[in-house]
This record gives sequence, C-alpha cells and structure tokens, in this order.
Amino acid sequence: MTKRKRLFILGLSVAIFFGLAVVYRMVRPRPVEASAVEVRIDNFSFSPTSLVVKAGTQITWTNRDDIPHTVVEEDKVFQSRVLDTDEKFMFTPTKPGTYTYYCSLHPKMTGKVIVR
Ligand SMILES: [Cu+2]
Repeated sequence: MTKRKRLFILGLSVAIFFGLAVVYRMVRPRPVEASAVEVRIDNFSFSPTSLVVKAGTQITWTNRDDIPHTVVEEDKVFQSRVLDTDEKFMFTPTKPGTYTYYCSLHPKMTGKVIVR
C-alpha cells in the first residue's frame, strides 16, 4: 500500500469515528434540562413511560385518568398514596440510577426514571 493510500484510509477512519460519535450524541437519551418535569397518568399508562433527568429534578405525576392510580418505586424509593383524578405526586431524585415504578392498583402499568 502506498503512503498516500494509508493516509487516505486513516483519514477516512477518523472521519467515520467522529461521524459516529456525533450521531451517538444525537440519539442517546439525554437528561431533560429542566428543574421540573411532568409525567401524565392517563388511559392506564405513564407518559412518558421512560424519562431521563438530572439529579435534583423535580418529577410530578398527575393522574389525568378517570380512575385512581398510584406511583410506587420497586424498592420503595418513592411511593405515592392513591391519586384520584387530577391529584399529583412529586418526587425529586438525588441519586443517579434507574428507578422502575408501577401502579400498585394496576401492576401492569410501569414506568422508568433514569437519573444521571
Ligand atoms: Cu393504576
């Protein structure tokens, strides 16, 4: 291989590497840059189902459904009482990690908060 060809391949590799890095930065889940975020509970689901936030971000769940729901973290890191229509529950995570939660009245309803 000529030196020229080798340089071309090296240059191409570097360009592809940085291209992929840029694409990765665009598609990876980024923390919501806000001091507070909302999760809607409606039609037996949490929306958004999965949320990425920075530690210290206040999360508010609001029950927009016609029936009661709860928000219970698997390891009881946070746990709401029974929320009737339009009632809210707030939690501010301080430790990074993945928190999976569900509705104790309808355990098939699940959601996730990823704290960075
Ligand atoms: Cu429920």
